[in-house]
Amino acid sequence: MKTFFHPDQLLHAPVQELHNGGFVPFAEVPARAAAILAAVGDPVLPRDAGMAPIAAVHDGDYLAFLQVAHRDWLAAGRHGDAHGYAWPVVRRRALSLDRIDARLGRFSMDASTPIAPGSWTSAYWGAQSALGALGAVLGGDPAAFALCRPPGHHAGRDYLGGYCFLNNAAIAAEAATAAGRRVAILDVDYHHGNGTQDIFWDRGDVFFASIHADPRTDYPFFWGHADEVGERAGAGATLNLPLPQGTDWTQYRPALDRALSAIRAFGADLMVVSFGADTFAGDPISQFRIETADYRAMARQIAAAGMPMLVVMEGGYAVDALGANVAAFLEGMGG
Ligand code: OKP
Ligand code: ZN
Repeated sequence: MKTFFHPDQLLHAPVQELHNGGFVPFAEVPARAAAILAAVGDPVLPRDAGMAPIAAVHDGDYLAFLQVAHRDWLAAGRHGDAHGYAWPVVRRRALSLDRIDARLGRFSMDASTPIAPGSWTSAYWGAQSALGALGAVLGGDPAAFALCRPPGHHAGRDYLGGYCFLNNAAIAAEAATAAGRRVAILDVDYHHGNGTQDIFWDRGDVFFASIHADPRTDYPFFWGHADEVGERAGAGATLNLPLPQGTDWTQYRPALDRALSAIRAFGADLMVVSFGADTFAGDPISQFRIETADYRAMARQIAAAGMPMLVVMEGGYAVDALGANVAAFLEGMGG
């Protein structure tokens, strides 16, 4: 299976993040991508498909903000990485505000996603990697792997969050839909893919299924509860399967069966898998108990759905085990 990756995806390197009341070293490090590459071999460089497929998912004012955010942060006399600290949660209005802190609040959903000098460039090429891998699948490859870093599934149409800036899975799903495919997104990251859910919330043409830690105990808290099923044309096209902390493979497998049955019932002919290896027992920020060998079984079960597969990298923070976990998953997908 081809891996798509661009070296500029390593530029994004924030120093620290706000965690449980203090600053800790940033978990979503460039070494994650290096560890995956060391395990899966040389990648294919994505071609540059430009802004159009990204702008088909994200709002223009958000994309414009992302490109200048760190520059404007420095111009305001700040140092280091850009963080928001005030959010328009109550009685939102479409205010056009200039101050960098106001724009950071307007275009983000949390304080754990610092913007560093290379963030836009890395996010841009991450999205291009997803589009490159989609191209391989549309061209006839049974499966392809987009080594997206930074990840994407927490980012919505007009907000960043959860280490994510551009929603790589959604960008690929939208492009696949435009190419005439009936797309299901299966999100098996430890965290709920709130951004992906939000983007397709009221649409019936893309199915979104997610298996994740119960948001009553885990980030992102406000989304991913079992009663969230989509609205309007999208009513019933969102499926959330929250599981308790401590879940192992034997407890995970029935949820995966449910998600795959729903995807089959939807009649999907292409699957985008938002794959996070942060369900791993040794993950430093997560509380499931999936083991390395289980990823092979998980991917085999998904591949048995019998449709073209686009695997998009999301989380996974046990850097020493990340290469082996991703390699096991891709092997189960058919290598
Ligand atoms: C991204 B992905 C603050 C705690 C919350 C955000 C977790 C983002 C996970 N440090 N951190 O879904 O793997
Ligand atoms: Zn995650």
